[in-house]
Amino acid sequence: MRNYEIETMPRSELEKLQSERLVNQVKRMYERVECFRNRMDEKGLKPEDVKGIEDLHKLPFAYKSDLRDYYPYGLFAEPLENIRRVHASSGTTGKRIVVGYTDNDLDMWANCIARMLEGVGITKNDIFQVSFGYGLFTGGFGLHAGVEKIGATVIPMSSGNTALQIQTMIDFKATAICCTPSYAMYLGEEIEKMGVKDQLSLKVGIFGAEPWSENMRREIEDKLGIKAYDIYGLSEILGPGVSCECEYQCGMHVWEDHFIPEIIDPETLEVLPHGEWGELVFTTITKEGFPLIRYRTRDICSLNYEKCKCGRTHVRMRKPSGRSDDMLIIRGVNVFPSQIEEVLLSLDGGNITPNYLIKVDRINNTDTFELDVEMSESMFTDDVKSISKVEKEITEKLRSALGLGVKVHLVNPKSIPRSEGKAKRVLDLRKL
Ligand code: DLL
Repeated sequence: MRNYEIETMPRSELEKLQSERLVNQVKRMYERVECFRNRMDEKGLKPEDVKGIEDLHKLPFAYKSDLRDYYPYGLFAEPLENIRRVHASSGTTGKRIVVGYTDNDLDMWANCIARMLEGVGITKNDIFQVSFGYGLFTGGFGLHAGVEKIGATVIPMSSGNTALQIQTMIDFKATAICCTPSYAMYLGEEIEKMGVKDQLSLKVGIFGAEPWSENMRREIEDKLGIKAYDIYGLSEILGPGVSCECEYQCGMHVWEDHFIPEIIDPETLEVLPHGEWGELVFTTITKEGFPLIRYRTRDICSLNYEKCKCGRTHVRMRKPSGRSDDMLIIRGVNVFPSQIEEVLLSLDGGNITPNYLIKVDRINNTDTFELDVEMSESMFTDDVKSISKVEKEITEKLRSALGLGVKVHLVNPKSIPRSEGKAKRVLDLRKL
């Protein structure tokens, strides 16, 4: 175990540590983060009212929309000269959400990932292919730093270019890989087609950033000849490594010396008893650059406080079973229907109605993403050339807004079924 004392700390001691850290974090944020201070004041709360984790439930929630409202740096708790790196992810509108890390935050992040890697048997003798995207997405750089911390050799491959990925893992003798589970399936299929499975040196795979099932795990393990582990995280809280599986694969340990999880009822906002399913909420108790208190992740989850067979005492979260908002994860990219609506409404001429239907499916283990967009009566034409010109324009705008390819179909006026209640914008046919 990388950090035996912390990872196996008895719950009473862990809670004492969390309490001390929470009290400091609340005080620090009250002084430095306007949004948090205002919310505390609205509730009539002062930092002195928080004496420990028993008071956590009194504190105000934080929301994804806060990151939009205070874009780009308004929620940072350190001056920019102390922010060493930023990452970003999709917001609910065209504006991305931005997060920042101090040197200590980056070190803590690498340590959280290194704990997992050590837990699943990665050592300095491993050759680790990082096939998560490098860039504003937290996956690539996040895993990279953890692998370096362990002392293994990193292949900073990034995502895409499947033929080169496979050639590299064969030639460089990669023993471990990380990427999204859907990409792992795709790699596995290509490897099968090429008949090169026996040339691989892979033993371990670490997958996350999107939901995946036990069936998918078995298929990936079979196709790549590896043991596959789940890793969870979100940009707002850290990126990958908020929680990870250990060798027993019975839930993901949340690193509770840094993050306090709660499960709430998304309607009543009450904290639910241990073991119940509800919305996952996180409080960061050590982060300096971009701390958050009671951040509503929108992931639907449950927590298991029983001690794990591995000896770690840190709570295990089950695989998230869905979301309490309308965010979709398509090929590992977070997509909100409102981002699509914003692009459609921004198109010249105003001839596109905001009536659309997003169709997502999984074919040959790859997510497909199509969009039906209704033409207005005034632009209605059956001239194929002009239709395909508009389709191309929408495709390009969406690609630049979402960073994702989408097949756009213009459809006849009033052909998308109207709903009597909430508009149904998404048809998600994926079976995990
Ligand atoms: O996906 C961070 C990450 C990178 C995690 C690499 C794991 C590996 P975001 O782009 O901000 O960050 O998306 C966060 O993705 O709220 C979940 O809905 C979903 N998600 C992440 N990991 C898992 C997982 C990264 N293992 C959002 N299982 C989260 C299910 C996951 N859903």
